[in-house]
Amino acid sequence: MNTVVALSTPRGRGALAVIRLSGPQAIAIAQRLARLDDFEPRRATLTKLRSVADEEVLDQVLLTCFPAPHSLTGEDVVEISCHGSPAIVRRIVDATIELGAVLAAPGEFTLRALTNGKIDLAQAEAIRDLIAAQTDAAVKQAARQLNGELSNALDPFKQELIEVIVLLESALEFVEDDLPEPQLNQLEETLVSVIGGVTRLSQSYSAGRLLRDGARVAITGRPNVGKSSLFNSLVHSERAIVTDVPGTTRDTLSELIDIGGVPVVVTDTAGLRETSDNVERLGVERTHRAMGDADLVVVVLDGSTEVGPEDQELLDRTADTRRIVVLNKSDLPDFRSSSRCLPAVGAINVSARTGAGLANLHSAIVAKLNSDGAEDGSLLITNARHYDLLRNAKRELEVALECLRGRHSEELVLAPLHNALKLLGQITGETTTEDILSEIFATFCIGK
Ligand SMILES: Nc1nc2c(ncn2[C@@H]2O[C@H](COP(=O)(O)OP(=O)(O)OP(=O)(O)O)[C@@H](O)[C@H]2O)c(=O)[nH]1
Ligand SMILES: [Mg+2]
Repeated sequence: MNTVVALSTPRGRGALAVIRLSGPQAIAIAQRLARLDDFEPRRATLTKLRSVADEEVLDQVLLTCFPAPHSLTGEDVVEISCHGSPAIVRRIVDATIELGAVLAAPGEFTLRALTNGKIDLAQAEAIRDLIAAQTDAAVKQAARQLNGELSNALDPFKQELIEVIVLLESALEFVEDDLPEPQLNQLEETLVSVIGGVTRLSQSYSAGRLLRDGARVAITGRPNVGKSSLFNSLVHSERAIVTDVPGTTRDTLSELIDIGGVPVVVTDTAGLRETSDNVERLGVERTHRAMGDADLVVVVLDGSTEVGPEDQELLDRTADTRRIVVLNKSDLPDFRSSSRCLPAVGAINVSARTGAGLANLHSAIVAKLNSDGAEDGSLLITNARHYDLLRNAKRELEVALECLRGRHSEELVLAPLHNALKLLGQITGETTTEDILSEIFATFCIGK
């Protein structure tokens, strides 16, 4: 096994940078650079690093050794906190390479931790998600998975499946001993309960995916209804130009915000209308594209004017999409609330100017995005790979249950059960091939 090195903090200038070494040579390399014979394990040592060729000081650093196996990767690990200059980092990394270290591949530290049994695959993926998390809620979910909650949630299912498999296998072995009817009923019940558990877990993906990847929300409507004003209120900044001239917004404009823990990219768009203005027409085309890409469309109407044919057309066109209808300008005396002018639509009354009703809009956005989501505080599936595996496992389990109910031969029940167990094992990495591993780790950043 070689010794790898990488910068573990972001590239660029900062007060500090952390360089990590892992592998059998890690401590020897650190000793050579620091000209020290030994380091106290897990204690920071203030020392100067010098280049090997001459005595030139590379930097004064804090160096911490974590001898195997009590380290992040399970190998000897050295962490060097140096001054955060790209030039210093380069010099130190080069010096370790001169002494035999090689640059780490993306996710290599985590991969080594996995190989040495320090974490399972779901936890390795949680590390990546934790680093990529954009909101508090996403951090919490990733941290739960890093704690092994997903693996813990799967364990009882796997245990129950193994028990069912053992019983069926033994019946298969002793041909005369068909399993008695009550026992077969018991096995059916167990399978039904495992299928229920796997289904619940896989259904949490729609909420989990939103937490991890975020949602796209497009604000649309005819010109001058207050889309840009609403956009500015949502993003808490005067990001978009607001005027009383219809057709002010030409280009789409997007900002990332946190709504109820969900990272949401909100997009302000050009008002929808027929126009001969070339620039505006291009803007309207972009509006249509943004609407097509959105997970949720917010249709804004001006509640101080009549619902016009353009509004009606937009309402009709979005009737089958995930949408929220908003009646804006509730502060104006002419405002007619949604219960009066759009009772069937269930629109939300807001005023982008005074902020009235915006809290309702926030809740409505979260509720719509989460419409098939899980209860608060539960463990969520956030990873498409896990979701796929759970769904496939569920399918296999259903086949097994059907065969069992039809009292088919044990072999027919066992084959899908073994498949299901294998699929569940792939989530935590017990039964994962090299190819899958390298695909997963290619999505990590270097130094992790
Ligand atoms: N009284 C009142 N006026 C508002 C409200 N929201 C927007 N306006 C006004 O309505 C006008 C149009 O607002 P914008 O936010 O530019 O409207 P828009 O939908 O983005 O318009 P386009 O970009 O032209 O499509 C401006 O004069 C705003 O000040 C509101 O809640 N109350
Ligand atoms: Mg606008």
